[in-house]
Amino acid sequence: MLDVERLQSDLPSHGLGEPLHFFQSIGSTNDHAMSLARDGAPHGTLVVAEEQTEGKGRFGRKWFTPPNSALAFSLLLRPEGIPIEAMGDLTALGALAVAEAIEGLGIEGQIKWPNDVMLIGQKVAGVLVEGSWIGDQLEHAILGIGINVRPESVPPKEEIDIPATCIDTAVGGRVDRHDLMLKVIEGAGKWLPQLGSPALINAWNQRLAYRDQAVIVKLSKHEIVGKLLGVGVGGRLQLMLNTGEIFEVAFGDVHLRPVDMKSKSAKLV
Ligand code: BT5
Repeated sequence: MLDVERLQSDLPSHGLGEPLHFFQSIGSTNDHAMSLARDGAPHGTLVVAEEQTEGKGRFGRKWFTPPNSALAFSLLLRPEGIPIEAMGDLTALGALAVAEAIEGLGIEGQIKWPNDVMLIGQKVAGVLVEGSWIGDQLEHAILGIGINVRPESVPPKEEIDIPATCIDTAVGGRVDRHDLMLKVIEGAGKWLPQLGSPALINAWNQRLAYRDQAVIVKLSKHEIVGKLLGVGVGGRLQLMLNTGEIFEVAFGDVHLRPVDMKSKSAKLV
């Protein structure tokens, strides 16, 4: 069980994590943070739950958070004047904070564009950013992070579309969920003032999964095969097509998979 008093005494970090709203079970920490935001809750508000019954992925997908085995939390951010283009960077900021926290445990995490954190090709964490806008200005954003920590947090294979793992399995031990969450929040706070900066894009690129490899990007109506060059300004994914042309993919509902180079036709692996 997470120790709420311990969390309260160690937070805020870089202005994030206070006030803390803790739930043994909740529908979705993102939904709760969004409703707190509408009621005027301050920047840095943190919603943590030991279990989510309606945990959300992107585009209406589900995120599984069984009790006492994962980390599921949402931060309410009220950044001044963040342009719409920086929304993609906010997702990266979350994934980067998770990847760096994992590195602190001696294991190497990779970021699968745009929002997955992977360990040896298996998904260990996901990030969901939801925003509320007034015109083209961001009023508030909810940065939701889900991390599989114990083996019980890993969903059954038939429930998920890419293989999943958890931190304990990768580390070969039992990590302290409290310390891990603090590290992620600290990392998010550290990167927040650098949203949209070349430093953030560089750190993202250094951990980018499938870099320099052939990938398939499934867009809503068609697929594109190309070499993944990296992430550019605005968090756009850059691919080199076999014509030599550079193709940029903006943030959206995109499925990214490596190409199995051994097969003649492009095949999802
Ligand atoms: C994500 O979406 O990966 C974003 C997940 C964000 C979860 C956090 S938890 C705290 C906060 N509150 C919420 O309600 N949500 C956020 P997406 O890229 O769309 O991936 C969703 C897909 O990941 C699903 O369709 C499954 O295939 C797979 N999946 C679901 N639960 C998983 C888990 N625990 N581990 C690995 N894969 C999972």
